[in-house]
Amino acid sequence: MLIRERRGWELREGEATPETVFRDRRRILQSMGFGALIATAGLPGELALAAAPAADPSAGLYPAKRNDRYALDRPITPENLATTYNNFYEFGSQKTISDEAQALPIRPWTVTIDGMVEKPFQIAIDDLLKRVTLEERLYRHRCVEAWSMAVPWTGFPMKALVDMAKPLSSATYVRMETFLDPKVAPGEKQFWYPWPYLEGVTMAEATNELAFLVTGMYGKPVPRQDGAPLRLALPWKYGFKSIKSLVKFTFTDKRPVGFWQKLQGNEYGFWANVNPAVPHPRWSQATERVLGSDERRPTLIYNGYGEYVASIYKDLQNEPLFM
Ligand SMILES: Nc1nc2c(c(=O)[nH]1)N[C@H]1C(S)=C(S)[C@@H](COP(=O)(O)O)O[C@H]1N2
Ligand SMILES: [Mo]
Repeated sequence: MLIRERRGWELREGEATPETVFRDRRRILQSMGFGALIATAGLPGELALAAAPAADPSAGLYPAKRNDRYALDRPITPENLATTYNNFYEFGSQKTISDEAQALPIRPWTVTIDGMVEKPFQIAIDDLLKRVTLEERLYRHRCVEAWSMAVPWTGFPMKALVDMAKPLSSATYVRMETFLDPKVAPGEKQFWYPWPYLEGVTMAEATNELAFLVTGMYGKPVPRQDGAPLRLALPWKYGFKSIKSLVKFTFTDKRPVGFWQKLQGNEYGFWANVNPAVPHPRWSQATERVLGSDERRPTLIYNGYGEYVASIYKDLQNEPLFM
């Protein structure tokens, strides 16, 4: 593969992030029985930092008012499950990456908006948060692997970001990128994956009322493992379209090729709308395992959101809409 990745051993020591260093020191001290000391004693410099990580500056924005327009047909997934059973390949290909993901520094965090827009710009996440109105929505989430959850996300409509970006009328797609920092995300050292994680949607999808940019979950800031500080939720599509820890939105007239499509184009495509009648090449999509229960439920077309989104696709029946 023609991608040049920096290997772990090529990193200069000074580039190791303070966060990981502090975390590791805290672990060592805790394993030595100094946990209580760290928590209570006035320690100098970096050790004091380890004891009291900076509070999330956006914590006061939560919980936000729930928008009752989006109702569930099932119970909310228990928080401890939704925040410990994850797909976030930057931190490993197994589901148990929530501890590893704590190494992700989420402040400062800059979002770039560029491509076919009136004027490209960058905005710090806390400034972006000041320019939007947060609301809570209960959404179903259906992974292409045939498990599902139901989550109270907090965030704002993606349309608000599109309006802020002022795209040119020639822009037909939004291409989105996750952070790239192999120093904190060891998965990004695995050269066989096409990093950074990338996804794309059409303008009609981006401005559909369901497309939701998530900053919170369960009435609190979204945890790192679930895509802090900014991720997408596209509840009518397979979960891999809901890209995490976003740093860039590029408006373009070229259809983006997503991370999974690039990796395995015969199994994962651009549209990836949920459809129980169209099996994945290697398994059925007819039912889903509901996280936190023994239940297998029938999967619904567009994950049950057809009334909101089916019209986007009515003239596209020759496209592979369901992969
Ligand atoms: N950057 C990034 N975004 C990602 C993924 C990933 O590996 N990396 N996994 C996707 C997949 S396959 C799913 S199912 C959801 C999982 O979100 P969760 O861990 O919050 O349940 O995130 C999606 N977004
Ligand atoms: Mo997924």
